[in-house]
Amino acid sequence: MALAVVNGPTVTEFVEDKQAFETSVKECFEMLDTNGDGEISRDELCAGICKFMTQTKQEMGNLCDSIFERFDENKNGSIDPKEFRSLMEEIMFAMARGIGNSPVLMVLDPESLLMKAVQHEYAKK
Ligand SMILES: [Ca+2]
Ligand SMILES: [Ca+2]
Repeated sequence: MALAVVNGPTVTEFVEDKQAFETSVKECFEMLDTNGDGEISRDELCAGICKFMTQTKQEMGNLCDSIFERFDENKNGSIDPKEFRSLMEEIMFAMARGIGNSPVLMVLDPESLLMKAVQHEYAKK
């Protein structure tokens, strides 16, 4: 875990930098797709989501349900790379709104997307 200062614009700028965001989303996808079949099953999602999100166990269960309900667009019971990308985009924008414009000190997993957003901002300076 690492301490980092994050604000909303840090996150949105990261998502809007298509190339940086795509790369990180792809990394996340590969990390979550533990059996490597190119799709993320509900089990894989639930098992892996805590690695890049800061959620309690109960929130995670609810999150998995709502994720599948909303983002499994073709309802085949798994998340493909395209579905995953819109999912991550939505999560990141939601976090950006939640954080707001004032810098917030957060404890982040070095592997998390938020941490990548912070590194992305530092890399620009
Ligand atoms: Ca899989
Ligand atoms: Ca699907």
